[in-house]
Formats: sequence, C-alpha cells, structure tokens
Amino acid sequence: MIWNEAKECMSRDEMQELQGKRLVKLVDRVYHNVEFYRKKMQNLGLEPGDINGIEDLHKLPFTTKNDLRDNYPFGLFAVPQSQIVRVHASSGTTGKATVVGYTRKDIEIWSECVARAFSQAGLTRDDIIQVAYGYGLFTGGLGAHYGAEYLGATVVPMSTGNTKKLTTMMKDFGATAIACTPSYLLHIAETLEADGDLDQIKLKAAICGAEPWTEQMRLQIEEKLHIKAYDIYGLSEIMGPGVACDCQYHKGLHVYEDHFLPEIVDPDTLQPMAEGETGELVFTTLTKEGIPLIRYRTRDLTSISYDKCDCGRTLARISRFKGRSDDMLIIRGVNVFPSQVEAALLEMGETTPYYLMIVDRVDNLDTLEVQIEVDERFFSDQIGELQNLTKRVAHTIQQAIGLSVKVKLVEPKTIERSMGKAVHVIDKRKLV
Ligand code: DLL
Repeated sequence: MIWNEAKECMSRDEMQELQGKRLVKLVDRVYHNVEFYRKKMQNLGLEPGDINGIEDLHKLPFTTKNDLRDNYPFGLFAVPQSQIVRVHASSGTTGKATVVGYTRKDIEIWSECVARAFSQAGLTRDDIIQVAYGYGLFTGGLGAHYGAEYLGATVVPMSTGNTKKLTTMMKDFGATAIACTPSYLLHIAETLEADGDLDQIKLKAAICGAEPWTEQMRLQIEEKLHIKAYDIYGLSEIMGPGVACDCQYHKGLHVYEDHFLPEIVDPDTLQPMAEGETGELVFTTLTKEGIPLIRYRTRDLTSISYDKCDCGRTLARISRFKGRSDDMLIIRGVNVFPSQVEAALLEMGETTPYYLMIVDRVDNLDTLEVQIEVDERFFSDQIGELQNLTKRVAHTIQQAIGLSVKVKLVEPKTIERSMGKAVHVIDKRKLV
C-alpha cells in the first residue's frame, strides 16, 4: 500500500516547512543550472539568498508554455543530457512541441505519485490494471504504466486504438481496473454493452483524466460499468498524470504538494487568490531534477482548499476543473491549439486564412472537422482538383496536430465573419 501518512497527513505547518526547504534548494539549483531562470531572477534583482521559504514564493517569476517552446528542445533542462533517461513532449501553441526530460530520480518520484493516486482509488498489488492511455511522447501511457508497476499491480499495456482487443482482454484477463480518458471509457462501456459483455467483466475501478469531464459523466460511467471512477490530473510540463487525484469521497483532487507546490492566481493580474476562489492553477515543482519549473502557469481554472478531507488526508485539494484561460482544446486526449491549424494553413499557402474547427462527440469519441474557405475556381469544373486539395489540406493539418481530421473546403464568404475576435472553434461536445 502506497498510502503514506507521513506525507499525506502532515499538519499545514509541517507541510509548509517541508515545501519551504525544498523551494530554497530548488531556487538555488535553477539559478546555477538554468540560464533562463538566472536571467529572469537577475532582471528582478533577485538572488537565491532572497528566497527563504514559501512566504517568498510571490517574489519569483512565472513560467509559461511559451517559455518551454522558446527554449526548445532542452534549453530549460537543469542537468546534463547524460542524466536524462527519458523525454516526453506535448503540443505547443504553434508548430513546436514542448519537451520535458526526466532523470532516473524524477521517474521514480513520478511513479510513486501515480501509485499514490492508484492507491487512493483502492488499488493494490492484487489488481490487474489495463493502461489504455496512449503510449509514446504523451505522458499518459508510460506514466500510468510505471505507477501501476510501482504499486506492484499487474499491468496490461493496452495503449489506445483497438477497443475490441481491449474488451476481449478485459474479460479474459479479469482486469480489475482501467486507466484511460473518461470519453474513451464511455466508448468502451458502449462496446461491452453492444456485445452483451457487461456482466462478463471484473472491473471495479477506473482512473480517468487527461481531459475535462463532469461529475455527471463520472456517475454515468459508474452506473454503466458498476465500478468506481476516479479523477486523475496532471500535465507533462509538471510531470504527467499523478500531480493530483481524488479519493473515495470525491470532494476535490488531492495535490501531491510535497512535490508540486500549488497556487491559484488571477489569470489577468497574476495576483494570488484566496482559498475557495476560482483562478488559474500555478505549480512549482519542488523536487524535479530534469526540468524543474518555477510558478508554471497551467492555464487550468480551479479553486483550492486546505481543510482536512474525510479520508484523513490533509493535502491541498483542487476542485474539478472549470475550463482554461487559453484556447487549448483537448480532442481525443490530444492537446490542440487553433493556432497550430492556422500556422499549417498559412505555411501551405493554398487556401484562404478563413477556417472553422468544429469539434463534436459521436459514440463518445471526439471528432474534428475543419472547414476552410478556398478560391471560387475550385467549385466550377475542377472537382478533381478540389478533392486533391482536400486530401493535401487534411494531411497537412494531421501532420501539424497529430490527429486525423475531416476537411471540408468551402466557397469564399461561407464562414461567418466576426465583428470582434474571430471565432475559430465551435465545440459541440456536451460533457454529459
Ligand atoms: O494530459 C497528463 C495526463 C495523462 C493526466 C493521463 C491525466 C491522465 P498533457 O497532455 O500535458 O498531460 O495535458 C495537460 O490536460 O493542463 C488539463 O487542461 C488537461 N487535464 C489533464 N487531466 C485532467 C483532468 C496530460 N483530470 C492538460 N481534468 C491539463 C480536466 C485535465 N483536465
């Protein structure tokens, strides 16, 4: 059992003392090893000696996703590349990915955090866990995998894509838990239902995250599959899955704040907000070696509370997410920025810059259609050319965002012009 009273039930004073000590060390480390932070601190007239505890956190500069992109690929790493044992990457706001690196110790702490999350979901070494997050540069698959192994459970590394095989193995292996996105789990549930297999499975828990979902959707999953579903949160820049997870009381997600120091700030003024108020979640990684980040702006909107949970944990709790303060979409678990589509179209130069992304959910799977205006001549007698261009555009967008898309080329002036900010996205998904 990974449940660790020493870490998860500390008094607030003890936790803050631990965080303060770790913060002091972290600031010293980044100042001496990461030019980006040294310069940022020097510009603010700060030296490591000015940071003596978490009461000094507000003096430190913020970090954004763009800072990672500007220092692509390894510019923010705080250790020589020889100490990095793995990299992961996620989408940036334009073409370049944001790359993160892990030392051996980072992987160990990450695995422990995910194991703590699984443990909160009641899982132990006796469980058989199917990991159905994508494996690869995305942190979901390997993150959940290492956490499940750390717990001592039996891991079935399914990844995504072959639902029939997944449901067959779920039955044959007697899987007791699954880790995947909530929308994919609903799709899996429907597949089981359609095949009349719902009573053939031994599933008891699901650990779902990587995309926004509602409490109603969690209850729907529980009811359909007769299981308990838990909400796991994380982001690649901070680590991956396992930054926070809810427990059996579902009263917010416990943040593993011995490693990730949370703050809530006003996304416009960047001023700290009071307990219970909704704002942007910001994290400082207290123990990361590979790519430690100071006051990283997640863009995720939530609130925080510090009172003790019914489960006994005293860890800070964040409420279910209320959206983002930027325009990032999460489609089939993949982070997509409209600006990526725009940049790809502009670079291609064969269409107009007028486009509209329509996101929907069909049979619990996200779909993306991109409508783009093209020159009138394609609609006269050049049907073949229109089809060829459609294929080329689809390929270009697919390469840019890493997701298959349906492209519909439309005549000039079809897409509604906006008086204010251009509307590039219609998100029809209803998070039931
Ligand atoms: O999605 C890591 C992850 C994998 C988390 C598997 C949970 C399970 P990124 O691809 O970097 O990392 O995307 C991070 O996804 O800033 C949120 O906007 C969103 N997100 C992640 N978990 C949740 C959740 C992974 N439980 C971005 N609820 C984050 C709502 C979530 N949004």
